[in-house]
Amino acid sequence: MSATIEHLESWLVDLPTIRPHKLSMTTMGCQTLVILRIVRSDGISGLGEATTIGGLSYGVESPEGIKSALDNYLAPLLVGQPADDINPLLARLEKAVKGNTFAKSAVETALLDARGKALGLPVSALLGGALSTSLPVLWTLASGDTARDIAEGEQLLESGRHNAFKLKIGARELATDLAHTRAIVEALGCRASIRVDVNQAWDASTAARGCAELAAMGVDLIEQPVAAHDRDALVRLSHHCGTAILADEAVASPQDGFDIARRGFSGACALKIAKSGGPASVLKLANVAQAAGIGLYGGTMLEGTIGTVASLHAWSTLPLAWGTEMFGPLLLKDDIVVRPLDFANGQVALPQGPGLGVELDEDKLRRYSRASQ
Ligand code: MUC
Ligand code: MG
Repeated sequence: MSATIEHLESWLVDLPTIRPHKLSMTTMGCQTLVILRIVRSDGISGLGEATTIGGLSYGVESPEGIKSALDNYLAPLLVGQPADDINPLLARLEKAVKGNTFAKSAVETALLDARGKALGLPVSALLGGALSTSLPVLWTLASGDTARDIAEGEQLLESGRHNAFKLKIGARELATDLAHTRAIVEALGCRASIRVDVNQAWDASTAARGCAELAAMGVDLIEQPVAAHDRDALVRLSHHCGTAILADEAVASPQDGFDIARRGFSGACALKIAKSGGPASVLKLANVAQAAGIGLYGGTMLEGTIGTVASLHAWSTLPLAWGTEMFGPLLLKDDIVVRPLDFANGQVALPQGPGLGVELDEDKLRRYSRASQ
């Protein structure tokens, strides 16, 4: 008899960061992971994670809202259903629940993890097979202090862990952000690829000036300089700014990808499982972007190891023109899995075991779980 879904459990897990992480919309000192476990009637269970940045300051789903959507809306639609039929299960959720792609991503991940364990196959195999067993991974320099960022970059280059850095700008005056970026490019730029993420902070005319200067100083990639809704400005910048533009908040669904392609966007696209509803669903956006000649980049919502690994399985099946930023676990002071990921030589290794290939540390899960949930 085929397995059914018996029950779902979810936790809010608060983990401190190793240092303040400053973005244009918030400064993080702690990351909240929403962890999901789906338990099947055959005893197999699957893990998923839905993680956002800064409560409601980055996206429209908060950790508490995600947990509520999982417990009160998605779980009742799943319990008692055949566990292996992932497409019918996702269609059932899609029909009954609008949006909530972060929560759906956790469910899709947990279903794939469990299915992979049942078949003895890694999630990447369920998604068509990995092109590579390790992926390039950059680090974000975002302490908010230029000298500290340079020292951090120096130390990471020295250890060989990373050879590409992303800077978070947009919170300060344009001139201050440009001076900060120039100092880092001058210090590290001949040994590392330097990119910036503006997280939507600039209007179109500030972006035109800012991007021209960033291109001239040798920044390799400029991420989401304008508001997510201003797709025309993003397309214009991709034609005129002189360095590659990366669309992040502007693209989540395959329809978003189709729309920016139709408008003539000539940059790259940051894929994130949380924006698109999971490691299988995100491939639909990737396929549209790829067909339109838009470069692919493996993006993070600064997830812990479970969400990071779920993303890596998806990214491993794609030709990534710009590598990945799947460093989330390294920003956290502790991990809730038994064996953390292996980061070295600018790469992260894709776990090879069945499902996601990661095991939850139940003691750590309990230690960091929010008491009143
Ligand atoms: C974002 O907007 O890309 C990714 C890396 C990082 O430092 O922040 C995230 C969010
Ligand atoms: Mg971004």
